[in-house]
Amino acid sequence: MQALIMVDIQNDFLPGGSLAVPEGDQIIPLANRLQKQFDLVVATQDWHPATHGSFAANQLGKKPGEIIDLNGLSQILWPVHCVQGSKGAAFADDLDLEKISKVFKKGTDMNIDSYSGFFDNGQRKATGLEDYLKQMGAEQVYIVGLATDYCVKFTALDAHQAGFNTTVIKDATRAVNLEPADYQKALTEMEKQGINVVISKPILKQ
Ligand code: VGL
Ligand code: ZN
Repeated sequence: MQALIMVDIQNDFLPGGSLAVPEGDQIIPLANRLQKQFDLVVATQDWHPATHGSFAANQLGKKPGEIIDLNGLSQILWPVHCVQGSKGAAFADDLDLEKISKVFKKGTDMNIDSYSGFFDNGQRKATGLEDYLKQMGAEQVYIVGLATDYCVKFTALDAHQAGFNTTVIKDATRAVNLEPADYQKALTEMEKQGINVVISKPILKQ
């Protein structure tokens, strides 16, 4: 069975949002069309407390883009984003939500960030996504969403690690691109690890 994972398609990651991903809004019509091709659709939601350690505003004298040690892990600092219950944390207004069978929230512990939809960045706590997909009988997972170079990449790597046949639909993702090459670098790294990287067109024709 094939499942679609929609990663972090939330207002703060769209143009105008606090951690805007360039062209992030352009994936939404595609994500909506792709949902119709899958038996099972799940979504992840970046869901931080206002006190989250990944926010530059919570680290004295630090600015977004700087790197710190956060409880033993290297952490890029971000603008305040996806604060629990805020409009910025809500799913994009134009994203169809009816087919989503379960939402997996991540980044809820202020002491550790969580790029992957499966585990926090220390691989300590699971969100339940792996067990859920396995219970539902998913063998192949397809991944779309934001951002290619962070949460999509780490979600795909963990899906592959968990034994799913994993495919990233690249035109249904966009990257933060702190460096302009980060989108392509992320795709190449995923392919090297055994993840399939494809375009949406043939999937939409099925
Ligand atoms: C993300 C940075 C911080 C993402 C989330 O969804 O890719 N990136 N939090
Ligand atoms: Zn975040």
